[in-house]
Amino acid sequence: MNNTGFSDSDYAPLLTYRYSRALVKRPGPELIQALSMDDTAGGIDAEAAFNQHESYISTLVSLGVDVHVLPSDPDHPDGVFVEDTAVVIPGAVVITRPGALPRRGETKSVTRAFQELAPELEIIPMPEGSGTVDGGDILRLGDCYYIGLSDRTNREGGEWLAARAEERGCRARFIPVSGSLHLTTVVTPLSPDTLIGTEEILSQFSGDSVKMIAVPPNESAAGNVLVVNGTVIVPAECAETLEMLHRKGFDTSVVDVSQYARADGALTCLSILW
Ligand code: CIR
Repeated sequence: MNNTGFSDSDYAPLLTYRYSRALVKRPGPELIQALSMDDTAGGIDAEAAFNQHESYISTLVSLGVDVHVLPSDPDHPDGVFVEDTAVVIPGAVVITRPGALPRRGETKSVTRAFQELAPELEIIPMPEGSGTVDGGDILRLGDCYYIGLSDRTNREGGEWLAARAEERGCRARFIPVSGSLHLTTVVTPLSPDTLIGTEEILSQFSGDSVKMIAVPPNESAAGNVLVVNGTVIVPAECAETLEMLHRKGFDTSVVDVSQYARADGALTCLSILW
């Protein structure tokens, strides 16, 4: 037990990306109305998106994760991107106040799911007010929560979340995000001490003692990988990155999330893992 009242076992699975549970939400036909920076969501093939989601779930299951699937939510076209609605921290889950107004109602079903599925976690809703956080702006590396300050996550929301992480013995650091929707759109943890991301965003981490691997400039989508129980899930279109990770000795799996990319989504957005 450390002086925050949380035992090492509260941290271990979070620190090493070892998960036993996941929450996902089915996509529905409403996905074509999802928010997208370049107005590309209208071109989503709903059937292909459903099939990609199925493969995503079966990959998590094959890696030993018990996946709970919520039904799609016709009132919330972006509901499939569950990552933005909650952030798991040691001993608790923070229910966010998403930055995009039409997405705020997505948190209801996610809160209910955590009440049912994770009685071991304290549920901490973000207070009403002007602070906003999207889970896609939160990147955990070791005991540090990097919080992207983006169009979705503002300073007030970021500071509130940082305080929740710090009271659980973690550190927090702010990273300015420009040119991408979220921080994790372009950088994610590859292992407990290594980040993978675009050259541009990695330069924001240069003062920190973290290892970094830059993705090839033509594969910026590979800045969003998902590490689950020792395997790095890589987006399908990133063959060069996949090859590079093989050479470095990583176990990998590939999932196609190209339909979700049309609505600015990526691998991590489609689940909350704990
Ligand atoms: C949005 O604009 O909010 C969604 N269309 C995409 C959210 C992607 N989420 C994520 O990267 N965590």
